[in-house]
Amino acid sequence: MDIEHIDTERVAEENQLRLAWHEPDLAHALDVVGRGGVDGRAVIAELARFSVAAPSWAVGTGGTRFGRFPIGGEPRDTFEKIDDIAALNALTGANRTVSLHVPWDDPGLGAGAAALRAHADGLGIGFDAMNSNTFQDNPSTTRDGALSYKFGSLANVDIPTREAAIEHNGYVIDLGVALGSKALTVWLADGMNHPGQASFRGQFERVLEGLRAIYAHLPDDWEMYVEHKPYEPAFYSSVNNDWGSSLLLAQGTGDRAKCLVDLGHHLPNTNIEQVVARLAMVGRLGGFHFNDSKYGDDDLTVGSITPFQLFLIMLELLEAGGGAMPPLAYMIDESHNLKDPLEDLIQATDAIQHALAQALCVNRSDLVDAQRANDPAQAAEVLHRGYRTDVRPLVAEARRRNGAALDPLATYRALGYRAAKVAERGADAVATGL
Ligand code: LRH
Ligand code: MN
Repeated sequence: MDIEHIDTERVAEENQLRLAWHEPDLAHALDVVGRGGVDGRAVIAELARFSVAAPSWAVGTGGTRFGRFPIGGEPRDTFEKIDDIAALNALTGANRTVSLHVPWDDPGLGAGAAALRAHADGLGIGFDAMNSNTFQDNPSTTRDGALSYKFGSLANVDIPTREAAIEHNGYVIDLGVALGSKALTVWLADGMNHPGQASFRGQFERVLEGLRAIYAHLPDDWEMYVEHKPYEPAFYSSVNNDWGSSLLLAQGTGDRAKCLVDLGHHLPNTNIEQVVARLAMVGRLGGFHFNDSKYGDDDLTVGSITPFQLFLIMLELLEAGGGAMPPLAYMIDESHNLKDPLEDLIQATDAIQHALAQALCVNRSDLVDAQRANDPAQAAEVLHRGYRTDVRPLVAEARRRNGAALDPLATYRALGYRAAKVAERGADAVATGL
């Protein structure tokens, strides 16, 4: 029987079917981890504490310029997106917030925002960092089409265009305040396609001036994240192209301006875990957009291409947090071109939980000893002991403790959620987003 809402009761029933092997697996995993000098129960507790926001723009199918293949039963508005994210969270126990993208998800100030907040509250979903959008010409952000972001937004030589971009970000902050969010993410498509098209310095200074104007609108208990990206849609230069530019922008904007690291926004062979270590070291690491990629900003399932890099990034985060995950804005940013979006988000969250569990299974004092002894072979042994630990029972147990599923994807399929949504919303329902 296909169900419209996934509740803890149905999940517990599905868990009951799996307990017979989960408990011995868990006992064994705790024993193996314990022999490595790591407290497995502390690992489970830290896993259960962790949560990563789901992107409102990726609850439907994504596409490329070559095509998009809707899956059916997609959320038709932001309320239905929250329903799907609540279903996701009921299965993973680790997607307790949503990151909204405006204007793709704009309930409007006043009654609209209040209604959406009440709906999300009722489903136990909070609002994470808000995302503005000055990379497309939407009537609500371009003074009803009176201007365009074709040649940039904050970097544009045209003052009214820059002002409209600043105003839009101000509106997104006001909306976030009404929804209970505490942060704004600013990703800019601004840059050049052709050498000489604009001044590197001029574009940078205009962006910095714009970010400062947006920051002036930021409530005192909010943070602002600037997100760097080397290219696309600008194919010669992006204004905020790498962690260096991003750090300069954050430091030039204000104390609560920080850098957001989207894993797909780095040129091939970039040492992203070192970028994370640097930004954390200077207190300017604000958050993440987790995904994976083989070539460019492919927005593929987290941990599906470079799982060891994800593990090393988790190690740097635990280093920055003194053995626990630091309080940053953790979010997923993917585009689901082939898989059911909810199945992809389940697997993405699972991959993040696994990488965190493996990193928590690294004996940190053994690692420091090996580093102090200039013993790279021993250091590698210590890392691999954590990375090669079968942490699946620990992750499953953390989910179970959060009232979620031991096996979220199998449970999702067993409950027939997608079929129920196709019946409810229609086979041709398509969500807003990328
Ligand atoms: C840009 C980006 C940014 C979002 C968008 C949906 O590539 O990563 O974070 O605004 O994707
Ligand atoms: Mn991103």
